[in-house]
Amino acid sequence: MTLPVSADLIADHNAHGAEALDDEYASLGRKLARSGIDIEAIKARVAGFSVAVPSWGAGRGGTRFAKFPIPGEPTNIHEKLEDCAVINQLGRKTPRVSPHFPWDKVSDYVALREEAAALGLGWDAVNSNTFQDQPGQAHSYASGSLSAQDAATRQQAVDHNIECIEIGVQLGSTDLTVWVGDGTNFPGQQDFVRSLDRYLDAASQIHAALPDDWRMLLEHKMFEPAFYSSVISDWGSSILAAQELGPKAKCLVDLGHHAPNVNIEQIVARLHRFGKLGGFHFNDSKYGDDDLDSGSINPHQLFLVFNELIEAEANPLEGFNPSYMIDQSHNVTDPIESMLSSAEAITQCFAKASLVDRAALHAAQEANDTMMAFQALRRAYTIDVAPIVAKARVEMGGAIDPIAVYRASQYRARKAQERKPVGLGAGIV
Ligand SMILES: [Mn+2]
Repeated sequence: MTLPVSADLIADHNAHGAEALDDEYASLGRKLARSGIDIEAIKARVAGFSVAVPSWGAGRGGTRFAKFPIPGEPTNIHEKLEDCAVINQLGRKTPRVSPHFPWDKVSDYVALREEAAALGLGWDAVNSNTFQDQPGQAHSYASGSLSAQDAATRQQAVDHNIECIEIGVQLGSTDLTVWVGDGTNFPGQQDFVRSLDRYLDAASQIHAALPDDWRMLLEHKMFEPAFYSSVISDWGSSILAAQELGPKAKCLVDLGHHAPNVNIEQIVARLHRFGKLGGFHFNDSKYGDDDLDSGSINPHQLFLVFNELIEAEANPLEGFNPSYMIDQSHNVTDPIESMLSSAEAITQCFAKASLVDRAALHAAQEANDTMMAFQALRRAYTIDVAPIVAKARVEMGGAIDPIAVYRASQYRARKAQERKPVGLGAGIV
């Protein structure tokens, strides 16, 4: 395996920071031991945690107004894989890449799978795209895809999703994520019931094409690109559709795809209760579907989401195997740095939620002791778990400070010499 960043550079850097990290880790270990928590057990949990990165996240994102590319940005799946390998090599939390078709199309997927493996990467959920037209496409998605009025357009969208499954089988993936932009911009434009019926009929054909060990993850989104109504607009529509489609259909929660102030952690618990929690897209937001970096605006909400996930893990019901992915638009930062920072934020919230004294929490809930129930969460949230996450990362071969090593590596500057410029263009990722 040939990884993009020099192992010597990582080792030199870690040698400088090792003494401080060991000191902080030991101190935190003593603190946790006083609460009966074994820091080594928490570190082992952290080591086993991972989150996928999206192939498209390796490029700079943009808005519908503009995109501002940076030199050295990847322009194809091969270059994106290389950047994802940097993220995983330094951070050790992102060993899988989630591809998007047709953006990541190649002629040989067996070779692509081997190319990723040589970089230490596997494949996560395959993402279909029926929210934009491709050159030479027979039918336009301008008026919808899986819910389109026109049967031939719906069939084209179904066929594309089935092609994505076939590609995913070659890559070793077991999930298909389906998000459609279908919806309306005017009252009366489409009938709410009939458009959902069309979606369900088309989606059931995709569901029927799934191999036995596959899942179909339905991603809902309240608005955009449709601004009056969306066909799968909220978790209610999503779970109803998933229940109607069958056992392989699950719901995917993108943290930015809800109405403002919605209690997302409660949605997590609801979906789990009915065996329909399929996965997550992590990001953060201030106003809407902002796709800001995970934990940058509301890290407490991210912690509360993980608190529910760990409750769900302890009470697996019909199994607990959610797919975790970062889904952000890196409009003003180097995408590698953003994903390193985000993976760290996500892992820290996982670690903090793992520290919650669940017996104390449940006892307080049973006794209607509101303050002590809240304090059980607060005690875990206020612990600085950075030494645990860093120690786990270093033991797996990563860097104590991934962004510092990334900058020292001059990776982006080298790629700026090798890669062709992206050029100006449309903003949407
Ligand atoms: Mn998403």
